[in-house]
Amino acid sequence: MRNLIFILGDQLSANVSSLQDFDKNLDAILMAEVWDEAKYAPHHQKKLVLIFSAMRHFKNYLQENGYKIFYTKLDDKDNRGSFDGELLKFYQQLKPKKIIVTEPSEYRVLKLFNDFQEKNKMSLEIRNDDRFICSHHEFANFVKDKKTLLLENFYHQMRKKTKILMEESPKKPRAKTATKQELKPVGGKWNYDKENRQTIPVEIQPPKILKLKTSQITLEVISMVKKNFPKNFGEIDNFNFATSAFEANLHFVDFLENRLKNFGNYQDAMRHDVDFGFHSIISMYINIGLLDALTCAKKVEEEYFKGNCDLASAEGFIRQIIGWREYIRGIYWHFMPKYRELNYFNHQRKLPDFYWDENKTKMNCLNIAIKQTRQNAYSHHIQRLMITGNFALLAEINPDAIDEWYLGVYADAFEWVEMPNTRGMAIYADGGIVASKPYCSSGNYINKMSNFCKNCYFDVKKTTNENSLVKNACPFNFLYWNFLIKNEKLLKNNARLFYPYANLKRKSEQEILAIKKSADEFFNEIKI
Ligand code: FAD
Ligand code: DLZ
Ligand code: SF4
Repeated sequence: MRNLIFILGDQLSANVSSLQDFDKNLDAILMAEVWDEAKYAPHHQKKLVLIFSAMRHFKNYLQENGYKIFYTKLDDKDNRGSFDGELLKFYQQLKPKKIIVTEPSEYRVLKLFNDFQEKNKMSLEIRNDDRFICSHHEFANFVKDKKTLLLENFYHQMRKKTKILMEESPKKPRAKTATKQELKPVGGKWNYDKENRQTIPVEIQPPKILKLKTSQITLEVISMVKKNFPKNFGEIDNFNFATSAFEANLHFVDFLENRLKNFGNYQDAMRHDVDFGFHSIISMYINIGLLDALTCAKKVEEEYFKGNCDLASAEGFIRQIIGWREYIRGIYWHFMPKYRELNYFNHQRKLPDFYWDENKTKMNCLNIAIKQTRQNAYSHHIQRLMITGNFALLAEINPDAIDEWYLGVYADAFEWVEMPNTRGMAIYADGGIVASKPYCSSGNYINKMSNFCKNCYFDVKKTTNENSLVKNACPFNFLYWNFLIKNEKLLKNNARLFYPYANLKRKSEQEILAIKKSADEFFNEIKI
């Protein structure tokens, strides 16, 4: 045998770089379901079904298309339980001249392959993952000489590179040579974020997500997961994720036809009876290779040019894909392995039990966000950032515990994308690499963007529990001020926090004491 290609569970695409020069007469593929990957994070049951079922569907697709493939199932008797164990077993059995793998998306797995090669002295080629638009080298150049790594600057670079939503404009006449063309953003503005902040009115019910028939493979995987991971977090019933590239494309088309036109308006909105809103619900498919990120961005651009959505919706979506997604990946690889140690505020509290069981909290916003997460292995960006993330920041939870939760509970969670979003964007544990200020907010923001507060035990208008018989002040309120008070030294010079600190200055000594007391009592009550 010439080459043995090892394909990982998040590389499920026939265009992946490791397959690019595949010779059906000389080469073979290896895929392996392994216990180490199933257990390194507390994966949601639906996430496990998605990965294993998508791996099995991809194996069938490759076989049907004439690729020779070796596949280890999780409960195969001779499964060695790890990537290196399975790779060594097949290497010894098949004796290929070379092993080829596309660069793993996570640092720990790249290290595993490097250690494996070192130990076994074999020929192992690790290829760039060209599913991403920005290479490591290009990102390093972006970082060079910059004090702050603003997403906006990076995003402009990606727009120019991909030419998405860019148009030619005659250069302003300078001297006598006015013929040169330059690219400018369609519509004249780069970013329409300010138009993306409406709540969803009660009379508008977002369309249901496309329902596809569950395949026999998925039914078998559901039984396997039920049997082997009965205690893992999450509901397994009503599994409705796509498990092949074909199905993922149907889901994406469903988004283009039924939700894209409202994506922009309601991107940040939350409502108790709305699980998916007008979001695309495709992150899990892009992350595991069933959809291609750049193709999705271009399809949305096409919809805009066909007049099927407004510019704010198209630009908002495209910014998430070619801007945020690429930026987050760049941050991860540039700052790992140090990134996973960062804990700017030195927060050390444990994650409250209610993150694993929403019934243990009376805070309606957290109850709803965690319930939806448990049911769907999904919640949208603002819930992750401003509800579960914001609370974790204000409640001083240790970043490792927060990472563990986010890495487990979402179907799209892989460390490269989960960690900078969590440690960087949501809890500012990186001290400002990703975000220019902590995304901390009081209950006021949640009340503005959702209908959660109306039916909550807590009173969003109350700041502390001082002098009240019922201790029902919204915890987001006193925790927010408590956070600003405690971290004044670290944050007060941040220009973007000028107004919060100016407001804090106006609070009396007595109010400050009441805030601290309410926060301490709350921490005691939830035992963290
Ligand atoms: P849409 O809202 O429809 O957006 C379109 C696409 O843009 C997404 O599918 C995704 O591919 C991309 N995107 C949008 N925002 C981001 C972002 N900040 N980073 C990377 N890609 C982005 N995303 C993950 O894919 N995996 C994670 O583990 C993950 N963890 C997160 C943790 C926290 C604390 C926060 C605040 C965000 C996290 N995100 C993560 C980013 C974002 O929340 C999800 O990508 C998004 O909610 C997925 O839903 P969607 O496909 O409906 O996205
Ligand atoms: C998430 C996951 C799980 C649960 N199981 C497997 C598996 O058994 N085999 C596999 O190849 N991949 C799995 N994955 C995805 C990997 O964790 C992912 O490919 C690596 O984290 C990439 O670095
Ligand atoms: Fe959440 Fe506070 Fe509103 Fe209750 S009152 S839903 S705890 S923000």
